[in-house]
Amino acid sequence: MRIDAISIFPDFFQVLDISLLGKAKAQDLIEINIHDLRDFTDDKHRTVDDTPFGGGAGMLMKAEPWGQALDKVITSETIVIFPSPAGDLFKQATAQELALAKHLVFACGRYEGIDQRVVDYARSKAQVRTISLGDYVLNGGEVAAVAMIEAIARLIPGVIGNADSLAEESHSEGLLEYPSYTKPANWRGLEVPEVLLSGNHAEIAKWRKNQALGRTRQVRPELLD
Ligand code: 6GU
Repeated sequence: MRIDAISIFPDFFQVLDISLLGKAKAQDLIEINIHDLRDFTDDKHRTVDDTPFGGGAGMLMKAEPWGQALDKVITSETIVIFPSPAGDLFKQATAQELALAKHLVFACGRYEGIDQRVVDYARSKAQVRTISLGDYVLNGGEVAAVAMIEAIARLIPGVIGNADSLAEESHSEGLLEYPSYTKPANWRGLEVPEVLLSGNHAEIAKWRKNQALGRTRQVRPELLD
C-alpha cells in the first residue's frame, strides 16, 4: 500500500518510523510519503490560511496550496481522507475496508478547517472520505491520521508478525477482548483465574467468550445491539 499525508506539520508523522510500522516501511510492505503543504504555496510567506467569507472566528485553510498538493498525489487508485470531527466515525470495519486500498491520501487540516471547495474538488478527482475518530476536538488532523494509519497498516498482511493476534483481538468479532494474564500465577496475593491453569482448552475458550460478552455488556452495551 502507498500512503501520502499532506500537512503543515510533517514532524507529527515521525512516529510512523517506530516499531512495527517502521519495520513495515523498511521492508517496503507500506510506502509512506509526507508532504509539507507550505511547499505548494507561491508567496514569500508561504501562506496557507486566510479569514473566512461571511465572518466568524479563526482562520481557514486556503484552497490554492491544497489544489497543488492534491494534483501532485492523486492517482486513479486514490482514496482521499479528510480527518475531521464532522466526519463519519472511524471503526474497525473502516480500517478493514481501507486496508484493501492501493493508495490513501490523508489531507490534514488545521485552524478552523479547509475551504469546502477543496473537498468538492477532491471528490471530482478521486474517492473521498471525511472521517472522525470520535466525539471530541483535536487541534488538527495529524494525530487522527496517525491513529488511522496505524489501525489500517497493521491489517496489511506481513505487517504484524503473528497473524493469529489479528483474529483474536478486541473488536474483530464485534466484542471487547477478554482479560489476559501471564506468570506468575500468584502476584501480590492476586490469583490468575483457575480455569486458565486447567489445560482444558474447551473450558478456557468458553470462559473467554463469557468474559468478552460480560465486559462488552458492561462497558459498551451498544456493540451488542
Ligand atoms: Cl479526525 N480531526 C480533528 N481535528 N478532531 C477530531 C478528529 C479528527 N476526530 C475526533 N476529533
